Amino acid sequence: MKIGIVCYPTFGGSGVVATELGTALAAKGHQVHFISYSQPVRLDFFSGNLFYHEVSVSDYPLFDYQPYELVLSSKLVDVVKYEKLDLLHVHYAIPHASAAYMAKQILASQGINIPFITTLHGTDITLVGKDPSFEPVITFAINQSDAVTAVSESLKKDTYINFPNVNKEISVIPNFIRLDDYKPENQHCDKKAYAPYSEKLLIHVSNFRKVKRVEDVLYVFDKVRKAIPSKLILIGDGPERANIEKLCRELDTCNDIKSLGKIVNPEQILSIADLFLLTSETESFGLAALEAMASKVPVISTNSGGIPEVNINGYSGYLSNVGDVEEMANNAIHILKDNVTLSIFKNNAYEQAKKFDIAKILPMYEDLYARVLKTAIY
Ligand code: GMT
Repeated sequence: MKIGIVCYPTFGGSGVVATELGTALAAKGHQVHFISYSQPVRLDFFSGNLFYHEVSVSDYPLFDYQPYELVLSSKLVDVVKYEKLDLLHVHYAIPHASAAYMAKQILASQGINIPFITTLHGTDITLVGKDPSFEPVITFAINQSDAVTAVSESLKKDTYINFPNVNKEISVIPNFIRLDDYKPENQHCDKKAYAPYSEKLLIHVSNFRKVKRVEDVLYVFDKVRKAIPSKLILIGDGPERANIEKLCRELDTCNDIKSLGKIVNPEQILSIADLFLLTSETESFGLAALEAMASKVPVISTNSGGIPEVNINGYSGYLSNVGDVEEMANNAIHILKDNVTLSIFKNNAYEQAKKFDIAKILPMYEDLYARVLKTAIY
């Protein structure tokens, strides 16, 4: 199959999922064309089956806001036509689904049929998408998609609640990891560099947006380190960075926290961690938590959105209400208090991660593609 994948190229989960999916499809012999405004961060190798097409928006003094969606639509028309694609798979509804719809209509006027699949990832539905100014366009683009997927049951439910006029069947295809990437023999990070006195190592990975409630990570850590010698590693960057630095000074925890910024492949650092903290207000899935579990790292998380579909309370970690830092800290201390308990949770986390191995999820996307190609109506 010749597949066009549209995604955000940044560190966000949707871009990571799209890139890993495309790479795996290419490895299975499909031809995959990535279309984005810059090279996706995880697209760090090329094979004969992988292609990248850049969408470049030119600056013009008249534009206060550059018309990215239109340029993307034009690029899609061009790539579909000249690369003879069979289908488009767009990740994140805004503005990718409506751009794909526009491209599909333009191509139809030229006698070319192209179905498009929209994968909903989370904030396109739960935060940004909820903004009433987007509602009619998102509803229309979802309804016009040839197929729609959501990364969790929770996100599927939220879509129907937040967009009551959506009448399209949504299939749930969960996010995935490539378990092979997490094999211990491939990891070379030295724990002593971060925990020189065998302290326990806690870790948080996110894009430091408000929705992640990174301040709660610090409150939890502050309580844990008072009970158990521990260190915290922060991975990622984003708008809350300055507030977090301020809070770490107020709590006087800075000496025990190391910020490593944006890391393309977090599995190296995850391999030396003992516990992952995910304190988000809402999370459609929580790919970062799954990546931690694939590294045998148990997860202390909130119970919001799709997280309970990934992290199992009392098995791979614990879940608490949003903001309940007291309970999260107590649960963290329970897991870390002795090595026997920690090792049970570590193994459970890995067992849970196995359910989301790409070998199980990829066929779901391939089946969907085949179904869409058979049934698309033009
Ligand atoms: O908000 C983010 O963390 C980025 C965002 C994205 O789309 O890039 O992540 C969403 O999609 C991920 C991949 O499907 C999910 O694992 C995240 O849970 C989801 N984020 C939220 O719902 C807040």
